[in-house]
Amino acid sequence: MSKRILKFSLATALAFGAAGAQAAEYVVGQKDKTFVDEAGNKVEHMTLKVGDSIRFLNEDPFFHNIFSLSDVKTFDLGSFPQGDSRTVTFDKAGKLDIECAIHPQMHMVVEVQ
Ligand SMILES: [Cu+2]
Repeated sequence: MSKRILKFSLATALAFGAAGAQAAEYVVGQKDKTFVDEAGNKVEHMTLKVGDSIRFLNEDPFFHNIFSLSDVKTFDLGSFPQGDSRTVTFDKAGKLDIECAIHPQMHMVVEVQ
């Protein structure tokens, strides 16, 4: 019995350790009221692994307020100015719609696997 529990704990620890080591941070910019990747290309859809994070970097000379009302993760990064960034870690699998409270035309989908 106790041996079984020990084995389970070890497997869990290894799984978490592996996930932690692989966790990546992506930078998604806000430029010309659009979500862009590091090369400046428009991002409409991103696939991440559980544990990964996105650093939202405002590259526009005005505020953005990135948020999501998705069931998987609800967040509101508040208004932040040019040059500032806010990071979100995605700790649960599922699909999220990400928007900007100031610019309703801004939208991207993040799929966490
Ligand atoms: Cu905005």
